[in-house]
Amino acid sequence: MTEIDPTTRRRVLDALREQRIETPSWAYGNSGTRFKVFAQEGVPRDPYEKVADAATVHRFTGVAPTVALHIPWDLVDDYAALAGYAKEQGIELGTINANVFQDDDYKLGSVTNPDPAVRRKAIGHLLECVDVMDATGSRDLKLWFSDGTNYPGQDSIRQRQDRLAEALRQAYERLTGRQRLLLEYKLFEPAFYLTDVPDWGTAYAHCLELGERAQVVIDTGHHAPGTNIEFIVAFLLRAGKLGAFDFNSRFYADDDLMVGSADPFQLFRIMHEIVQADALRPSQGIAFMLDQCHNIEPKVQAVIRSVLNVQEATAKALLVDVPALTAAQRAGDVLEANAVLMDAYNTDVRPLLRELREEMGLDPDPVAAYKRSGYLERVTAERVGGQQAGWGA
Ligand code: AOS
Ligand code: ZN
Ligand code: ZN
Repeated sequence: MTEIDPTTRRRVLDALREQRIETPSWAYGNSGTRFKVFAQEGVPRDPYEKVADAATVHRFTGVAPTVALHIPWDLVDDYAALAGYAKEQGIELGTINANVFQDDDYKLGSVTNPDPAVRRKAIGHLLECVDVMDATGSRDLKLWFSDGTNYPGQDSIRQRQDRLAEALRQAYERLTGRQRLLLEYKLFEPAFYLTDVPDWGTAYAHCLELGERAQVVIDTGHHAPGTNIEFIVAFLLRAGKLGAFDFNSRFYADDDLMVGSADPFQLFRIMHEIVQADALRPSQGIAFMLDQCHNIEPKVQAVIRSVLNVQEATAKALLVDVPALTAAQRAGDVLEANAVLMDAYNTDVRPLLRELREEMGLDPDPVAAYKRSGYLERVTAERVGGQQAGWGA
């Protein structure tokens, strides 16, 4: 692609202006691996300060107006008050993530635990998370279960599926209005022999059983190496069962690195499927979230970078010459079809994105503007003893 014609330019700018990317509260806290959590300066000490950081990302990017919470990492007495604070800061509270993986009781699983008392406790937490959603006005309950087994014979695979289905049903039945249940899958970890929701097929089957308001979350870091993630995207979109993304990048496992850093081409291919299915607009109901931890890099800046990476991949996907692609596909012209896609991918969209930000009244270079703003220096002076994100301790 040599030059972007004015009509395409307008169409792409309008679509990018409408795009929404949700950032995770835990990206702003200290995090690390099981080897070491590196403390950083200026890190939030409570959920309010995480909201302030998320609002800062939105202020400089213009497309990140919601922040996801993780309960109980983001425990407060009054969620309506936190939602009010978010509004004052110019953003809203988004997805509520349940946490049934950090309690001794869950050693053998949470909702799939062989002990009914532990299952009741885990289900109780899921229901509490819906109470939080009622208070915050959040639409989505996101469920990821660390449940699984380490050894063959440790527990009945089939009975664990029954227990999972029962817990999901109870959570689903608690939802009201426009609330949704989003089920996330992950190949392995922390269980190594068997995971109870290991793949999109399992998540899809459970969501199908539950009903319309149950949908699948694709975390880009949760697959075996070489998995064709865009196929999963296309399949779930066609089935009306794609609810959300947890974007991040991986080299080896669930690395939670910045989205678009390890394999920007994969991100483009995913966004291409989204654009082709006309599923980018927020009204289409797909939540584009980040699920990342910034262990060694400055956090707010890294989240800004991540939002820009998603925007860049989206801009390229929006530039695909669809009539030319369709013509080549119908003619069986393999090389031309591939060339059309690669032309879009190889376009430098940074000038277009600068233009977008100027139109939106933002600084064309959000990272530079953030660094100049003095925000990090200010919060470093104000916040002493920042909170750990809760992950990777
Ligand atoms: C865990 O691997 C999942 O990605 C979940 O989305 C989890 O809730 C999130 O990463 C926070 O730890
Ligand atoms: Zn995730
Ligand atoms: Zn993960």
